[in-house]
Amino acid sequence: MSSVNVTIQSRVSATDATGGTCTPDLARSPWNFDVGSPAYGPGSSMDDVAPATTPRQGSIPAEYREASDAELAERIRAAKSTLGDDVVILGHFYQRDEVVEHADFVGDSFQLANAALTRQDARHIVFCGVHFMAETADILSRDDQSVILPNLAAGCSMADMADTDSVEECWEQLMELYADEDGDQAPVIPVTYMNSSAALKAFVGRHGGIVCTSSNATTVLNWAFARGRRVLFFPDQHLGRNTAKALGVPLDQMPLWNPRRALGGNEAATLRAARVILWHGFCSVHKRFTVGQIDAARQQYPNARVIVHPECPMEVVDAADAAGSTDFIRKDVAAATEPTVFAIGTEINMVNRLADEYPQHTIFCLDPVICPCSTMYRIHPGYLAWVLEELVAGRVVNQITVDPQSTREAKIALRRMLDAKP
Ligand code: CIZ
Repeated sequence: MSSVNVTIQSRVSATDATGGTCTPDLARSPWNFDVGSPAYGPGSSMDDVAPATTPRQGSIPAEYREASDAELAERIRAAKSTLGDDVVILGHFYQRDEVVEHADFVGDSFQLANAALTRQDARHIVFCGVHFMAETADILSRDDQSVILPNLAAGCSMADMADTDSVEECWEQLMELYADEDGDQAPVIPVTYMNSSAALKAFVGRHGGIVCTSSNATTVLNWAFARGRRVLFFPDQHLGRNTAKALGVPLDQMPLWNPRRALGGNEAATLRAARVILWHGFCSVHKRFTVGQIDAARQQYPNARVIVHPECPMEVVDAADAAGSTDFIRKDVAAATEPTVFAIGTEINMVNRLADEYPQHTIFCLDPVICPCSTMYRIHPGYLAWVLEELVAGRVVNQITVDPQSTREAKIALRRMLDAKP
C-alpha cells in the first residue's frame, strides 16, 4: 500500500533510513489545522506565510472526523451512487490514494477542468485539488453547474505569492518605465501560470496576455515573444526561467521581480534589457529537490533515469535527464518498455502511485524525506464524504464561484492559450 497517508502514519514516529517525514504534524488529520489563523498546514508549504485573506475551512461535523477510513470510503461510495450522474469527482495527481480512488477523472489541473466539460449532465463538480483549480473549473463550466472544493483551506502557496494588488503595482511601474518605447510590439506581455488566481488570469486577459501550463509553457512563451518585446511571467520563477533558458534567453536578461521593492529591486537599465521578468514565486514542493539528491540517486543506480518537474530550480532541471509536467512524467514512465529505474522529482503521492502502477520498474522520489504538498493534503476523505452527503441532502457547501467579469476576461486568456500553436 503506497498511500502517503499510510506511509506517514507508519514513519512518523520512527527515525528510518529513508529520512522520515518533514514534520510529525503530518500524522495529524487536516481538521486539526482548520482552526486558528490561516496557515498552509503541515507539508512542503508549512514555512510559507499564508496571506490573511486565505480562505479558511470551518470545522466539519464530528461524525466525519471520527469515522474510520473504511466507514468514510463506504459513505463516499453510497453518496456518489445516490447522486449518480448529478456529480462528477475530479482527483488531482497529487491527491492521496484514499481520495483518488473515488475520482471519475484523475489528471493535472487543466486536464481535469476539461474532463469536467465532458460531463455536461453533472450539476455538481467536486474538485479534489486546490483553490485555483476549482476556480478554473468554474470559469470553464456552465453557469448552472456548481464547483465544490471539499476543504476551503486547500489553496496554493505559489499562487498566493502573486496577489492582484502587487501584480497591478508591478504593471504600473513597467508601463511607466517603457512609456517612451515605440514600435509595433507591445513593451511587455503578461503570462500567468495556470497556478494563479482567477483574478490574475483575468488580469492577463485584459492586458493582451495569456495563461500557460507546465505542458505548453514553451509554446506560450513563443506566442508572447511574437507579440511583445518582453514577458512578465508569474507566479513561478522556476518554470519561467527553465522554459526561457531552453529557448535561448540569457540568464542576465531574466531579472527577478521582488514585489516588496521599487522596480522589483532592479535597475531601470536591467528592466529595459530584459526579455523575461520573473516574479519572485516558487513551489515549495519542487523547491525541495536538489542536485545532491540527483547525485545520490545516480550513485546508487548509475542507469537511473532522472525526471523532474520544471517548477524545480534550474540547477536541478539542468542535472536531470528530462524535465516536464506531471503528464509528461506519467507518459515517460508509461513509455518505458524495459525495466527501468526512475528517480522522480515531483510530489510524493504521484510518485508512489506510479510505483504501484508500474511494478516492473523501480520508481522512487528524489527527496528521501516525505513532505507532501501541504494544501493537497488538506483534502481528506472526511471532507469528501461531508460535501457529498450535503449534496444528497440538497445542500451545496464549499462552492467556489468566480465573478462574471473575471470569468469573461480569464476565458480570453485561456482561449489564447488553447489557440496558441507550437
Ligand atoms: O497543472 C497542474 O496540475 C500542476 C500542479 C502541474 C502539472 O505539471 O501538471
